[in-house]
Amino acid sequence: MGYDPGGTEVRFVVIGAGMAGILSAIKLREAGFSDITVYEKADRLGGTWRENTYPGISCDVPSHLYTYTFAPNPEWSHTFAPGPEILAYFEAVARRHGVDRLIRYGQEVCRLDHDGTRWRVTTSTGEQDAADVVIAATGVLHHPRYPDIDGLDEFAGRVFHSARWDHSVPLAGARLGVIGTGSSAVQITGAVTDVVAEFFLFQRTPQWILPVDNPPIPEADRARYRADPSALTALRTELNAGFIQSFANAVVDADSAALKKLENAARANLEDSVTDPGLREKLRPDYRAGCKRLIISANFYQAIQRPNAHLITEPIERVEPEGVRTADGVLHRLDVLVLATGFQVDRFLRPMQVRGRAGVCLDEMWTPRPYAYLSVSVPDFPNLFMLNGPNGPVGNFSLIDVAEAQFGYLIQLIELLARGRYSQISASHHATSRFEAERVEAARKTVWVTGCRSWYLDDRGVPVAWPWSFTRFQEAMARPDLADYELI
Ligand code: N01
Repeated sequence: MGYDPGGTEVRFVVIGAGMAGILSAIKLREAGFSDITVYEKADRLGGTWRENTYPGISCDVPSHLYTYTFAPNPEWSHTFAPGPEILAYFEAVARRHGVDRLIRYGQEVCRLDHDGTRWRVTTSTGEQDAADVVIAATGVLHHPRYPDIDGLDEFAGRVFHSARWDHSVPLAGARLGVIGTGSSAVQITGAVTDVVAEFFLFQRTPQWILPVDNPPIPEADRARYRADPSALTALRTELNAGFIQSFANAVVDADSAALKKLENAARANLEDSVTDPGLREKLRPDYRAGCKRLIISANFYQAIQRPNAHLITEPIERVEPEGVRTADGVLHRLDVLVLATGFQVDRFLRPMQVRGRAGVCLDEMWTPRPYAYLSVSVPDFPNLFMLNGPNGPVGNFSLIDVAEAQFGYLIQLIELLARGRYSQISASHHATSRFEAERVEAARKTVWVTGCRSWYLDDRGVPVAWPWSFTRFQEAMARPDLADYELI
């Protein structure tokens, strides 16, 4: 693979300098392309690891697996390293590969218009650019979802979303409330209960939680990984196999033995960790483990059992200047309120205005919901390729592996453009409809539809995720089937 000097020079615009955007820039350069600009709206790279800085943040994929295959990291401090370390990793990799120099910071792409030949790119500062190929690496869990709760604006204390943590607000001695019980809230709970004076967790739905051990990785192990990179590769392979077998493939088959095992482990964790029967029942979900994204935590149950921690299960009635009032009439007085209420997961690319062939509008096409062929390409939007796009394997795999596999697929299409075989490539309408119908059908077998509310479900209750095994995903990503594309 590589850029054929006799072919056509290709100009690339990559949108977003998070994990997938950095990956794209590195891989494009490796393939011999040099005319690349990465547009980043913020003043720093790192995507979700730049945005999310709440106390206790880490990744629920083991760090040695949540690394690029081409950039193993012997220095991870823990099996599940903290967020700032992950951010530093992406910054170091971008620097080492020289792609940090390709990034234009403070430039939010707000328009993409296909002029029949190329993409016209407009940023929020009014700058114009043009590209033959646009790679959208804009992330999935990106736009915070704010709850619609009466009186939220009237709160007299400090209020912010978990993905917009305000570090100027002191926690020591504060009465802190957290709304939500997703991965973010669980990690925050584990990190702050021994810092604040009183802690209130407003739970609408309890979660199944798997226990994990997260001790520091001893220096001796790190030295071994430094000295012998093959040991690191072997570790990654082993972690990957375990992750796929015990988790990724389990959740797409609601009847699988692997899923039963996970359910038993989560149930045993609740029984073994929570001593007070009343609290235990409040924390017990009434849906199957894995229906919502399974949460792993080394310290949530301990934290919520501290004397200063209060699990509030009464529905929230309204927010008042002094705190949160629940349906039983109780006012929970607070100084700080954190909204760990998740993300708007259907906002791919948007609010960007994207107009494809003959002015077709992506926002209209994606109303009521986004879709894409294999989650990488959309009909009538030629040479606009997505990493971690709509309905991809968001819920059950490491997103780095997903992005690497998708890029390996896309570069094969890009090579066809570079060699001048075609000038415009986009999925056909027919293939996209077929894929979407198959995906919706397969989703019926997943644990995600067994009776819970979660961000995996769209407005129809259909999971917005790849509903098959990881092997099937790898097979799909191995080679594009050009019969499924409109090639000009
Ligand atoms: O968000 P969520 P998140 N009143 O959507 C509740 C990844 N991630 O930021 O369950 C009261 O999961 C809502 O309640 P309910 C990971 O993929 C990974 O925690 O809908 N409550 C729910 O409890 C994760 O899945 C890591 O009834 C309201 C919570 O808010 C994804 O990000 C760390 C409410 C939202 O949970 C999102 O996680 C963090 C209301 N009006 C995130 N509205 C790791 O790698 C919402 N809720 C570990």
